[in-house]
Amino acid sequence: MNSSAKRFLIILLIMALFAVTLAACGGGQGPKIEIKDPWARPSPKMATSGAAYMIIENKGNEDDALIGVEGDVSDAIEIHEMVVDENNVMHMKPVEGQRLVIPAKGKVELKPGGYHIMLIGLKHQLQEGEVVDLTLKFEKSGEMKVQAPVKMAK
Ligand SMILES: [Cu+2]
Repeated sequence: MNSSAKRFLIILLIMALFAVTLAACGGGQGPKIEIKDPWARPSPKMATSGAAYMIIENKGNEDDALIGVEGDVSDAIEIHEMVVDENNVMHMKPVEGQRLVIPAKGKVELKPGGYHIMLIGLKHQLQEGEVVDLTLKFEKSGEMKVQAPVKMAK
């Protein structure tokens, strides 16, 4: 084998190693969920329900879906959205099938007037300064714990 053929083989080998390394760290398949800015709204004194918000980002290359939320703060927790009816009146309703898709390389913002996590049957009034513990359940990424401070909307 002459020296330029050797050099070519070595370069091929280095490229192959590089490809294997890339695949092993970060180039893999699947969703990658990150939760940003979780917060919950203070609840009025007689309110029986509250709401929590956050940004759910998926940095992976596969869709995932939020399929449920659990916590001790209220009797039940549902994923809700706001819709405008035929009379142009805004209502909230549970997201169909309690399944909110978080697209690959995308994000879904839960915010007042849009998607939100509905805390139904609050066990106590939510006051500024406290923290609401929630466990988000994702179809592929499993469970993720989130701490949502109670504060006024920005
Ligand atoms: Cu709601």
